[in-house]
Amino acid sequence: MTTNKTFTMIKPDAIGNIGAITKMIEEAGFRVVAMKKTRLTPAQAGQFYAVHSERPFYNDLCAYMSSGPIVPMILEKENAVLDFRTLIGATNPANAADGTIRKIFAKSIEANAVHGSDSDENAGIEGSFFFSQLEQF
Ligand code: IDP
Ligand code: MG
Repeated sequence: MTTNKTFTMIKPDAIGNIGAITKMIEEAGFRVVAMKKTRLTPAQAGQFYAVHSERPFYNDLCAYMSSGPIVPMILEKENAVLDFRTLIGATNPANAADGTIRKIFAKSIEANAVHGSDSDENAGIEGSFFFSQLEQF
């Protein structure tokens, strides 16, 4: 079963392109349910990416993700998780398809412009990391 929500955040490298990225997201048919500009401490970045704690890039990733502002969002659309992964493209922008958000805006495999949840379960967990129920409408 697929739910209709996913979670994204614009990462520090793409913070100068909030408008352009949000426009692409809306034009692809996603509705913005919740959105804010905020920052992560290194500890919060570590918590958000805890699933990657054994990976060699984990410490760099946490430092990068706490290096500047981010824009987390909850998005709604039919088949949201999979359709959003298609819209953003591959993790490494060098491998991302033309026209995808990462192809257009990402700087590197680490500074890759946007996050996208990989499952319905994680979309719920990640959305709750940033937003209370009362902020979702
Ligand atoms: P995803 O964001 O496409 O789901 P994941 O494998 O879940 O990719 O990795 C989480 C994030 O960690 C990536 O978006 C990227 O910022 C970073 N990352 C992934 N692989 C590498 C790597 O090989 N080197 C540096 N950073 C990486
Ligand atoms: Mg992932």
